[in-house]
Amino acid sequence: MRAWSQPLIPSIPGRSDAPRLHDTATDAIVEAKPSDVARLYVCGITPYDATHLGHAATYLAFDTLQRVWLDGGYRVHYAQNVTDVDDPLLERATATGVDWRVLAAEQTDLFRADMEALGIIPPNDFVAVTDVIDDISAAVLKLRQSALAYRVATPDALPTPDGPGADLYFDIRAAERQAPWTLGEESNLDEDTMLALFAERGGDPDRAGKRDKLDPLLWRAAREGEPAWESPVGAGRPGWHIECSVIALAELGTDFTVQGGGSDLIFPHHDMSAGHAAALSGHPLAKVYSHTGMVAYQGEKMSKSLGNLVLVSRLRAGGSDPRAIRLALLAQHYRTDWEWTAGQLDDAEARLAAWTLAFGPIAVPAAVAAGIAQESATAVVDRMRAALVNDLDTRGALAAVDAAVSAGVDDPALIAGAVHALLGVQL
Ligand code: 5CA
Ligand code: ZN
Repeated sequence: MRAWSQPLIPSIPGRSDAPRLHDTATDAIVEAKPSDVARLYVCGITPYDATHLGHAATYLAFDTLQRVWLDGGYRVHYAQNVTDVDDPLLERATATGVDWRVLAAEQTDLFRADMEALGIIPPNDFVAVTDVIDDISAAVLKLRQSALAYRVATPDALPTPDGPGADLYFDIRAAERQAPWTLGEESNLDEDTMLALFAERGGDPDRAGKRDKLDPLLWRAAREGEPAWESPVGAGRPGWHIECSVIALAELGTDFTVQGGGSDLIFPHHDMSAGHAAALSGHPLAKVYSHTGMVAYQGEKMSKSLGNLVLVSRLRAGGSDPRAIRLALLAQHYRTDWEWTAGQLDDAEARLAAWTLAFGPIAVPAAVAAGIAQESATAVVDRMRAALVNDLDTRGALAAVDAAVSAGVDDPALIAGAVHALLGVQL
């Protein structure tokens, strides 16, 4: 489906190296070096309560990664899903008396508007799950034919012409024998932690009839009052993890450069998505698994379930400059958990004003006239690049620009160009 408008990204002299990025699977900093085109998949929103600052911080981290690749001369192919049919969305629609399709469409629109305002590079493929149900059911059928999916008796499922409807689950242990994958190779968690997170994040460890407590749902059979689609695996709708495996494989192929998302997706979502994809394709899903830290507010992770949300759209409606929101988020390291406070936005506004004065369109004559131009702007840009290729150290890049404000530079326009291209802020 339609994404949003591409921001202008100027090209600047020189180029970045390939970025080094933390890989969750190996817990090491590795080079995210594309062979030709950098291929990136980032898990998209479940469209309700969009877009809070946690979402924005996550998409901004992967926007920064793309800016480094682009500055390094690589092309980028970026895919993102929208989970527009899933239990939490349906529950919210029911609780608020809104049709789930209307809720999803409105919230996806709001997300687009927020992403565009923040200057986030849009995905090349922005894929709603409801647009690829046939592909997902075909993938589930393939897993079933490979004996990697099994039926679990589902008394509340609607009957089908072929007999009682049944939910389908992924057989983790069988997949481990057949596919180049083992459970936990991405998350590196022990069984107890897996079980706790699985239960917390949409899994059903105690469901009767499962072969392994951690086997995840692939296909949920149709129930009364729930959305469902006819398919070769029976009427129903997709489980969560399989949607990202199928969309990523379809748009990017296997072994792509980076799979990303927030750290709340490491388990079970990304472990299971990688498992489904390996079972379907015979290959690993991605080379690097990259995860952002969680943004908290008022002492707890900013989350839809807790309701402690700071929405980008509300900040914008209150008059905040989206460039300042962006700078406030860039002032944190993407991998660290951190807590939002309103003061951070004030600091970012002050920084934006200082940078605009020093490097913006009207800055050049004033600074040069005052005779304060000292530093080489090229050296400042080198420092920005060096920070960003070092596991997206945006704080280091911001510090390089701050130092240049104090020192004065010989070419303010070059700094403005670099701030625009690499940090996405047009002064
Ligand atoms: N639709 C699924 C992924 S397939 C989903 O997790 N949707 S979401 O709307 O809950 O989250 C969208 C993205 O924002 C995910 O990458 C998630 O990890 C990230 N995210 C959610 N809450 C936070 C937070 N508080 N801080 C940072 N990132 C967050
Ligand atoms: Zn996902």
